[in-house]
Amino acid sequence: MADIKLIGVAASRTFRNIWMLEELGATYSHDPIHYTDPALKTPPYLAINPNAKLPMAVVDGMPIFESLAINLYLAEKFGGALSPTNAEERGLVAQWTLWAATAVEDDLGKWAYHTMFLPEAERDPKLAADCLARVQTPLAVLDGVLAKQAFLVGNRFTVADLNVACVCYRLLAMELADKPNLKRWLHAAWARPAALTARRARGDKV
Ligand SMILES: N[C@@H](CCC(=O)N[C@@H](CS)C(=O)NCC(=O)O)C(=O)O
Repeated sequence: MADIKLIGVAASRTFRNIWMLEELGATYSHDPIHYTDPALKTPPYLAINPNAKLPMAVVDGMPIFESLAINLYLAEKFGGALSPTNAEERGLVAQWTLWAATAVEDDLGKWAYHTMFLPEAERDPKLAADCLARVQTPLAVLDGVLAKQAFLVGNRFTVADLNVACVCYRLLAMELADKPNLKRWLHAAWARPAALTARRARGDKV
């Protein structure tokens, strides 16, 4: 059995890896250190992630960081139903994961910061509105793809769906009336038992 240590409070991007590990049925230890904890900048943690950010993990002695990369690595190392099965599927899983990280994550994250997380005095409503407007373009692309297929890769739920749904987590709270295919796919993904476990770990009432 593998030795897996996941590091990071669930109310951070670490919930992405909790979802993946729960999908795998993996046994793992969890260090729920908070992202504001100064200990992240001390040698034991910096040896795992020199960026001093969460999440990070150690899998059979190998340190790894970047939440979406950790999920790709877990899929590669442990296989199972969520893993790509050939080079073509691996290419598409990488495509969707990198697409989410580059086309969606930044704008959606900034929107969340400037509408929810920052103290009200520090929020920039114009920035939030601009980010929300800009992210509509890639989200419309996703909606269009999901109008034609139920899943992103290989006609089944894979780590591509998981990674993209993680990046789209904030959309769960949105109406998405003009993106019905995205809405159906997102809510189905987040209704999976492993996803609900990850959300409960964050403190979501689901
Ligand atoms: N692209 C990285 C982002 C890591 C990241 O920014 N993590 C946040 C928590 S969700 C963090 O550690 N923030 C603390 C800081 O930036 O000092 C990933 O997906 O793992």
